[in-house]
Amino acid sequence: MAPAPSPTPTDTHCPYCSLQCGMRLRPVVPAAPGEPAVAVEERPDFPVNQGALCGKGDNAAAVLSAHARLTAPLIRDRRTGRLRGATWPEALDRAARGLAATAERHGRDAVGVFGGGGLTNEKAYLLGKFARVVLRTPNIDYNGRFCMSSAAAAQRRAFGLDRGLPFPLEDVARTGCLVLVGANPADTMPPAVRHLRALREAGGRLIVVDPRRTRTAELADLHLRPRPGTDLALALGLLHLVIADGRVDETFVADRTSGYERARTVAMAHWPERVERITGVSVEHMRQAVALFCDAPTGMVLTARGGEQHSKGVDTVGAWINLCLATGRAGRPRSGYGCLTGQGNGQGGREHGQKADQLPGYRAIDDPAARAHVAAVWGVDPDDLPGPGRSAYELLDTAGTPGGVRALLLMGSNPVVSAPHAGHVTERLRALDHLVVCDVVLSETAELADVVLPSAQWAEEDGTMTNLEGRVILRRAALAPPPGVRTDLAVLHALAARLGTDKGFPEDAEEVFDELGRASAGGQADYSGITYPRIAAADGVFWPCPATDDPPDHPGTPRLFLDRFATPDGRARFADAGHRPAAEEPDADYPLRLTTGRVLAQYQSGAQTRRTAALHRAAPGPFVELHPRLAARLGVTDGDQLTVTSRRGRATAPARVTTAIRPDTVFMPFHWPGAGRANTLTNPALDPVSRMPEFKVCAVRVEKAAAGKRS
Ligand SMILES: Nc1nc2c(c(=O)[nH]1)N[C@H]1C(S)=C(S)[C@@H](COP(=O)(O)OP(=O)(O)OC[C@H]3O[C@@H](n4cnc5c(=O)[nH]c(N)nc54)[C@H](O)[C@@H]3O)O[C@H]1N2
Ligand SMILES: Nc1nc2c(c(=O)[nH]1)N[C@H]1C(S)=C(S)[C@@H](COP(=O)(O)OP(=O)(O)OC[C@H]3O[C@@H](n4cnc5c(=O)[nH]c(N)nc54)[C@H](O)[C@@H]3O)O[C@H]1N2
Ligand code: SF4
Ligand SMILES: [Mo]
Repeated sequence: MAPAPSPTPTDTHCPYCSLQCGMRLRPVVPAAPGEPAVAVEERPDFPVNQGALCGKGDNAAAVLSAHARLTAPLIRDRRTGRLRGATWPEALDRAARGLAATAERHGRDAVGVFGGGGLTNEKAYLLGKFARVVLRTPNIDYNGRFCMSSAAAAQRRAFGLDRGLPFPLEDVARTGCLVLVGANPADTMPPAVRHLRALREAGGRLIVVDPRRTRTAELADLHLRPRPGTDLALALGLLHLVIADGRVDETFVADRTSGYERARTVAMAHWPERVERITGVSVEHMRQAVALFCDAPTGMVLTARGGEQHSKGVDTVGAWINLCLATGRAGRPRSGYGCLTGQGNGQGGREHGQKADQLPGYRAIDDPAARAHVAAVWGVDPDDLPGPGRSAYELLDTAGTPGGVRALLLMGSNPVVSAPHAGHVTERLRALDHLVVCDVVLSETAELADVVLPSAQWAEEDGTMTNLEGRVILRRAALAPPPGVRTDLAVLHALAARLGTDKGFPEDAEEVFDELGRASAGGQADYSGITYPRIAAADGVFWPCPATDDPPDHPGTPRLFLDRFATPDGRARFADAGHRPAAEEPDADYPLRLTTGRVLAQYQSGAQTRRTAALHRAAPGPFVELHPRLAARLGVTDGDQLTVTSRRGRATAPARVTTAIRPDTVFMPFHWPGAGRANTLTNPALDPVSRMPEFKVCAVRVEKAAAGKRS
């Protein structure tokens, strides 16, 4: 059962992004029936945000309102074909029967699970266990595949381990030169900007790599504006200049890395003029970047989705890591490569088993020792654990087809809005025999479900999250969920019981966490030394944190790689890929590049933030950013309705004319469903290693929408 509400303020964390800003929830008398009984307040003691919150965090309590959310289960009426209210036993029976029926008819692999990086560690862990132990299907994956999977794969290749940042975020303020690649924290992680300002005040330099002049780029000493999809060439061009200028840290390369010779050969083939032609970044700007980076005593490169969401995302991140390795900006204090993970628990969500190829503790599902360890904790035969399953897009792409999944349990994602080629994905979801969605609101994906189960929210349940620094933090229940709502853990417990497994699916989050600790013990992401009281007593605990007797409490690991990298020989590995074009380049029919991303006031598919009045007012709908020169060529003025067409579909949204974007590129945020849905257009071409879709570049045609044809 959910814990009783606390009469005093509760220190907890924001429901949204990977900063997991600390906040305090103060009990209040609800403004009206159904309104939340808590108000968000500052919590200055948490070091990541030091009290600051963005508008999403400030307004987070709005979605607790009964008017915004689901308060009772829904099932699809077989007669009318519409969703209607149902009791919990009725809805759970229907959900479980559908999953079991599909497994019986089409085999266990025909039942799939789709999770989310916003789920707590406990939920992610139990969802993975549910898939492997109850459903016994290999087909579980999650929306983190759309998020930082390319950076994760590149970090594992280079360092033998991936943790978003290998150091606390505060370290950013103390480096000499910071390069932000495809990251716009001024809009996506606003409180982090204080660390960028502190960096500048301490004399550090900031380089931003982004095709758009964002609010983040405006803070920079140098802004490089590559064409979308050309960062790999840019990073290689910078390495070329580092080598040509004799600025390689030969001692570091010799002592702590492997594979340099091959990387050097590849970089030498990317001479500056060639890179200028590919990227549109001038040789002069590249030289300036190399001078800023190499003149500073220390340096960091942080990538986010702009550099990663490409069909060559892994190689691109690898090339940025190469730049760090060649200059000795890694594995040393105040230096290193990091990825700004995105979702609240994008990090922990992939460490504990909702990723198709992983078991808890960041173990590989095809490693016999890993299987044996986890199977022992779960009390099952290792041979009964399924192997690796399909990646997120592949799972959705084949849904409802012979050989694909035909029943799906979806928890914590809204792919109708957020998946690439979303029109096709919506069709696939409609083709399922059975769709069960657990959500806090009636999302566009929940609208397609056969059964919708209303979930409790962040402020109504306990649970841990692992933020972008690898810091495990604790969310605390501040109030009870509404009567018709259950926790996701309670749902998994009930479904497991109905499917014949009545042990091993506790509803109590702390109990799940303790089991997760045991399952992760000895793995890379070892949480076994972390307990709820230990997290509560500190500002979180950084993994790895093994259970040890000596010292009795392992302090956790805020900084990684200072002595050695996590590869078998302790050396970081250079990557060796050369430039290649995007999966879809502009041509006569589709002459422009479309890139996509975020705005300050909306979060992801917008399921929660579109239902928040203040945020809706701040960012009420989609738009297409385009340069005045392009606008003039198209005969378009600000606010005109535009049609954007790609090989996959057509979207309509008003023009936003701005010099902040390259004339050969247009930008759309992806937070809205309907006619302005950016993902109607995006290309599902996948990175061959990470299976990350190419959200950040596809070819489009832009036209002024014919009057009266506003679809
Ligand atoms: N307000 C808000 N904040 C959020 C979220 C949200 O939805 N809204 N989501 C959270 C999540 S899950 C994530 S993953 C993070 C994402 O955080 P970010 O990665 O910062 O966000 P994006 O807007 O997706 O992309 C960042 C930048 O990449 C640029 N870009 C586009 N194409 C390219 C390219 O080819 N190369 C380069 N170098 N840059 C390119 C875009 O212009 C954009 O400014 O934000 C988190 N925080
Ligand atoms: N074009 C384009 N598309 C993109 C991106 C891009 O940059 N461009 N970025 C991609 C990235 S980085 C990401 S992370 C994805 C994210 O896209 P989605 O996976 O759609 O993420 P959300 O919108 O956060 O969806 C989370 C859903 O879970 C619900 N929810 C929240 N908390 C809980 C909970 O505790 N339990 C349950 N059961 N439900 C909960 C919310 O109400 C919401 O409906 O979008 C991707 N799509
Ligand atoms: S930056 Fe992220 S964690 Fe912090 S308040 Fe905003 S959405 Fe919440
Ligand atoms: Mo993300």
